[in-house]
Amino acid sequence: MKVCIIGQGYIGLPTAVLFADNGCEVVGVDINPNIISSLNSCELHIEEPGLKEKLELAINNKRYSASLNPQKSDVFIITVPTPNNIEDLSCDLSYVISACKSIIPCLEKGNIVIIESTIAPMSTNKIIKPIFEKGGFEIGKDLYLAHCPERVLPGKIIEELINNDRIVGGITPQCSNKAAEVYETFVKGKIMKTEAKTAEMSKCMENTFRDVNIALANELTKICSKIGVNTLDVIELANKHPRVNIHSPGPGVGGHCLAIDPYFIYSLAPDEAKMIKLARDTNNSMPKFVVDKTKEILAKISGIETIENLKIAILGVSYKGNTGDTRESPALTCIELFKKEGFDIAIHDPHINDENYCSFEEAIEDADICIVLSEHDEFKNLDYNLMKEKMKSPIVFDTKNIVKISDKTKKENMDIINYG
Ligand code: SAJ
Repeated sequence: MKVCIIGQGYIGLPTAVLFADNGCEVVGVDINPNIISSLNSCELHIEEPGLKEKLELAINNKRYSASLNPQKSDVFIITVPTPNNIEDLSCDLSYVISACKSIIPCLEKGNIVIIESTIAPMSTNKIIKPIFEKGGFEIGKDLYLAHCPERVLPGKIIEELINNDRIVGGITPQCSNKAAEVYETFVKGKIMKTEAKTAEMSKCMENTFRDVNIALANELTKICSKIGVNTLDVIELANKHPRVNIHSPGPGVGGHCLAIDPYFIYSLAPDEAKMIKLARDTNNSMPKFVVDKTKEILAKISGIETIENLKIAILGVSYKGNTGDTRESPALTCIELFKKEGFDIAIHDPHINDENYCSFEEAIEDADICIVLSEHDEFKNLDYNLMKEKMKSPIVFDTKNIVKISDKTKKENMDIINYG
């Protein structure tokens, strides 16, 4: 089977190497020439465990090549981004539409086209299907079209692509059957067949469920902070109930999924999707909460009332621990807000190469407070001796609750503050 995958990002590339790993001939297509040349020389543009080894193997076995142009294949899979439209936050399908148009000259009767990008409910039927019909294909007869949303967690993509259950939403039952056969190549999870619109809504709702639950945890933090209750103790105890699972509070919600997809539902039914919108607003308000809380900590512990000449060391910018992915990261908003307030900012992120960022040692030098905004492993055990030596005052504000606090640390007079 020959598979052509349009979009070689976080989903398209791992999917491509897994098809190659399972005997398929794969061409990975992207509009970015730098990505194509680096992939063909076996260099990754994203950080993902296990991916490099699989890409090397696929290239050495001549089963994978990257290209700027699609080629004739049996199966076409579209994995391009779907951002929000600026005006109404609805789903911007422009990349999906141009990817679909780009494959039309390569399509032949009997081909299968799968949309994996997250799209608003009804998009496959109302917008994508007509593109192929205009191209001269009858869907379900000479071209099989399905929406099969990706559902994998960055950091665990390879493992989850193989083991997660998969939703396959065809335009017709025959489209679902054909798309299901494609995933049987490497998926060990259940392959669940449904209609395209049900698949679209299920995917959008999975991410919305998580976003709403995180918002509840973030709201709890704000309430607890106001009335003086330890949020983390509350979560630990409440979660001992067999049917309660309060999520983790943090500096906000980032990534290309949770911060975007709930708006796809909201924009279709704004009068009904009240909770969904409120959750988005709550999560978007967290960077401001981090800034206010930082000022409160500085006033309480260091007795500082004015921001002049205050230095903050930011630890972590990526939206997710142990990756360099900064898409929609709330840390970026926190940094902007701190700068606007007049703080002097030094940023350290061991997973990001950015000339404006600095080493841990430089970041903490003369800092009045250190703020952890990403849950990188490197931040679990901080060098407190160095911090006490270098920082103006040894205070850590840990918004991700990952910094380990031992009795020794407490004795050493480090102030580690979390949402507790
Ligand atoms: N976060 C919290 N508290 C939590 C959990 C997460 O503040 O309790 C924050 C994270 O710090 C991060 C953001 O939420 O900033 C999103 O991270 P995530 O780990 O929840 O998820 P993503 O965006 O990396 O991946 C999600 C996943 N969806 C679900 O878990 C329902 C993944 O399975 C999807 O495939 C992916 O979106 C996607 O591509 O849609």
